[in-house]
Amino acid sequence: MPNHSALVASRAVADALADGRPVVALESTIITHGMPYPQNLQTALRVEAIVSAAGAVPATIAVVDGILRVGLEPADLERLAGTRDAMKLSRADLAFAVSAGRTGSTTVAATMIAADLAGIKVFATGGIGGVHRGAAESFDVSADLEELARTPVIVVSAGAKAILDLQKTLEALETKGVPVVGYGSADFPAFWSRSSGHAAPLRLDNAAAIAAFQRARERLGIVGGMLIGNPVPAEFEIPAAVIEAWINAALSDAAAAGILGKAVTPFLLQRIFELSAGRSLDTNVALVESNARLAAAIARALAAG
Ligand code: PSU
Ligand code: MN
Repeated sequence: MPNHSALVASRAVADALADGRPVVALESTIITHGMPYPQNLQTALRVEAIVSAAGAVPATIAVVDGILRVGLEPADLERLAGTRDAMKLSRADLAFAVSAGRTGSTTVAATMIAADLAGIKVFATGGIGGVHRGAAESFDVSADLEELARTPVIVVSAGAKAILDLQKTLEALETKGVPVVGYGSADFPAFWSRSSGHAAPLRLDNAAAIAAFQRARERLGIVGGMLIGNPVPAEFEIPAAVIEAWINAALSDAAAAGILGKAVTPFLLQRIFELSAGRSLDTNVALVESNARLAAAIARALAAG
């Protein structure tokens, strides 16, 4: 049962959910911590337009002045995109922001929690967090993985970000019982590149098949989310060898600067943006747009169900 008292849905989102029409959740950490201004705002607005054009209602999620909002207005997006001190919220601190009246963006984990509360079953992002390189020493494993294990939302991504240890990320997902599905691909994608060099454990080629898979899990009483890996469109891909050099440089900069915890992923994305002279951002925008399109198709297939 959706827990409406915990959140405030926009009129468009509330109406769509009440009518059983397709809705796609969108995260906001990509806006506050994933992309520079003004590209973050332009992308957020464009992704919403793509979801609408594809026949679903977009629901960007964030905590604004202590209110968990599901579905933001353009003015809210503008404010969030220009804010420098927004918190980056995950399972551990989503409720903190609510109780303390703070403003914060939601990561994949926190967006899944809010989407599930609202009754939204599909969510489009860029790339999920995962097991960081060197995790055996640092213990840095994103809370996104645990959330996928417990919260029943389909997360459409371009894989996990290549700054991570993707083999260990796949192992962790397998242990937690999270299905990882390559969309139209036998390979697990690596965010900026179409293949990570690792096989996707499962493969499906259309939205209806993904919807049917999640319905079958529900019937079997298997709780939890599903990760869809949708490779970035080929014309925007950065070859693995090219991006790897920038990733390695960014990782050594992060180590030298002593970056830890929540700051790691935003720092690396920003450094790779600088090192690539903006090319990494063009790819990031293209893959988020592509994921939004696929998520809308899955939401439509679920609603038609
Ligand atoms: N995808 C992007 N850019 C981002 C993120 C994902 O294209 O900034 C964010 C997501 O919100 C994801 C978070 O949940 O990075 C992971 O952060 P961490 O590694 O600290 O868990
Ligand atoms: Mn982390």
